Amino acid sequence: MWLNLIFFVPKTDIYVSGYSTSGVYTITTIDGPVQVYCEMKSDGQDNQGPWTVILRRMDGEVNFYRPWRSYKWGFGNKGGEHWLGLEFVHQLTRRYQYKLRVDLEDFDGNKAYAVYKSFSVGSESEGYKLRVSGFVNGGAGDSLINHNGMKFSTYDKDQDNHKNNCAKDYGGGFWYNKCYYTNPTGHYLWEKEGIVMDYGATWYYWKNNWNSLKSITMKIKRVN
Ligand SMILES: [Ca+2]
Repeated sequence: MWLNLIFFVPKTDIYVSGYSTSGVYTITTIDGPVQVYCEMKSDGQDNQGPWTVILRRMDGEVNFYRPWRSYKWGFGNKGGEHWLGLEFVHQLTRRYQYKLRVDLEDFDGNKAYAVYKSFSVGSESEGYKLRVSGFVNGGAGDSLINHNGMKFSTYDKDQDNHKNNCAKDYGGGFWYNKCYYTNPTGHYLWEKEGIVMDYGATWYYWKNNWNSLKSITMKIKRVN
């Protein structure tokens, strides 16, 4: 995969040959070793890898109701559900253009995706502000544009546009606005319990806010 942490290797990218399958890779950063899940899928439809996964929900094994420091540095199991960490994503996207792809799947096996041709996360002093543009519809609709320009919020750091605390009210950490059109870090709900208004892990323009999804992956790739 492309070792994306360019800021630690200022002169050039490093391509590590032989990394051709999806999996967890360890990269070295100034903060120590960081594991990333690298997805090598190449099934067409704007899905050519390698992708660096920044969020994965798939089975409810990991609690996403976490404080600021967890969302800053990441948590979970890189081989399963996890959040890579805002600081790393900021460092990845601060120098070069990245694109974002969001893959969604419901409990009936239906799939959809959304691509944003430009994606970046600001510094911590900017509140890890989200910037997305260049939406490409893979059937999912554009639920993220509502969050463009928003700072990140957790239950212990409310930077949203609502008078209440969105992270606390909806159980995750996200670039909440007032509050959301997607809440990928919301409560994980299994199929039978997955139809609860404003509670689950959702993407409004695909399945509204009362159908919690089976899996959600957010992944980024450098645009050459
Ligand atoms: Ca608020």
